[in-house]
Amino acid sequence: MHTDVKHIEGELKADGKRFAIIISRFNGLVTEQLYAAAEDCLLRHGTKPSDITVVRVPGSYEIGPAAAKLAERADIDAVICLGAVIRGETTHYDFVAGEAAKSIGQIALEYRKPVVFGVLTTETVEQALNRAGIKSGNKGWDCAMTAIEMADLMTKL
Ligand code: INI
Repeated sequence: MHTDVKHIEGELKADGKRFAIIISRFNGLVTEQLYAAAEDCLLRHGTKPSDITVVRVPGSYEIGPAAAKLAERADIDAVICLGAVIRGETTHYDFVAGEAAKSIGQIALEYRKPVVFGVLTTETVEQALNRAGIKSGNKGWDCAMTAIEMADLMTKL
């Protein structure tokens, strides 16, 4: 690697940064576990409790509009979107999961702000619980780490 090449990356320092967490109430047994881990992660990395705003929406389909409102605010540095879309007997799953993913991606680009995708998409409740702190880590924690790193990176780019 050449020494003149410029390398830029975010650090895991959350002090002074302001975060919003959006939680879908649908499948709340799962999403409340994602929220608990996300908030814990932010606080352990130095975020002040008063710098965290928590917003609840009915389902993952409603995450997009709330994320857009929060992303446009100058006093929010990153938005963490938490939901759980669990495939049932119908095709409803595909529309809900697809819309959540599409809108979150669009908002991040439109506002040039980290809008982190923490919507679990699984076949079963068991798979969702496993990603919410049972067997496979916790997606809420992972998303908070991503938000911290990206919020720092955005100030450097
Ligand atoms: N919302 C979810 O967050 N997860 C789901 O698994 C889900 N399913 O399967 O229906 C779900 N539906 C509700 C949806 O997000 C909206 O709240 C509803 O359609 C009203 O717009």
